[in-house]
Amino acid sequence: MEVKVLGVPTDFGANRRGVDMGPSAIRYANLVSSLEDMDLVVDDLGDIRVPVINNEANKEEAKFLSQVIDVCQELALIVSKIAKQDKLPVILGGDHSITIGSVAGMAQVKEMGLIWFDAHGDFNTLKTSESGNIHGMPLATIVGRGVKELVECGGITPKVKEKNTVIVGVRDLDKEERQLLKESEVTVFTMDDIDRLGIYKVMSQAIRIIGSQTAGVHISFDLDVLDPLEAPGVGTPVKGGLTYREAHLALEMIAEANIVASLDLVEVNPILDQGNQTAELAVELIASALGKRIL
Ligand code: EXY
Ligand code: MN
Ligand code: MN
Ligand code: MN
Repeated sequence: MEVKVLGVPTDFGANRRGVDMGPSAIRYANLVSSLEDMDLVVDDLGDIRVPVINNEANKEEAKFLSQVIDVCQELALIVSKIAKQDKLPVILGGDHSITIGSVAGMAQVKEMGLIWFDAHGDFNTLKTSESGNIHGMPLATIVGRGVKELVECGGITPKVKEKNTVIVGVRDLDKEERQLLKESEVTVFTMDDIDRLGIYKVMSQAIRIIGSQTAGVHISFDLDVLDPLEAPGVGTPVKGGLTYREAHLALEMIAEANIVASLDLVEVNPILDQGNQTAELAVELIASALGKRIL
């Protein structure tokens, strides 16, 4: 398998708080050499062009909407080219709004499933959002709900069907977002589901739900799904997250199921990190998702 690495150094969706430095921190944690040590062929394409900010976020609409649209359109173009070459895109964020672009690119090439690891639902529309930050909206956007220009980004709407979408690790939902999610066909495994069933059962169900009905699965991994004690360097930390081993087992099981078509790692915030531990963990998790095993 040939892996194409692409950085998306933006924090527009997070209203400018520092996750734009995530790609550099992850590269600094030796991503490329770690994957090459697994005998993968790795080509680092560098970073996507990011528009310069010349305006303050305006409150009426989603914050930095035009910048997020520009980034997602450009990202969709590049990702679809990588997928058409039958290579595996590994996208480094950047805030979680970038996943609108990565999934838009993949959806141009094949019918996709989506496993979304996150403390949050990211299922707000502009109407339900309490912050106006687009990193709280990408999953709703991907399944066809929300700001028209983003829902239609990359030309495919919805980019993934709700019945082929699973969220794992949710523990912080806004009031109206919670309602939207409950009424949707998205499968949600909250942290209390994981407490009760265990990550092995949750992931077995998740893989069964989407593995068979789609041509490939996009794994979107928001580092804040882990407990902040494991991953302190994230933009929006929430207590009571996945342990180090739960995160690795989840991704090892996905790798074993041989369903990964594309992957993004988002919300690494080096400013809030202890040393570079969160970026180093991101590198380890990418390796697990691409097949690294202990023995
Ligand atoms: N639900 C809150 C909002 O919409 O602003 C918090 C969203 C955090 C999103 C991070 C990327 O996961
Ligand atoms: Mn910044
Ligand atoms: Mn997120
Ligand atoms: Mn999150």
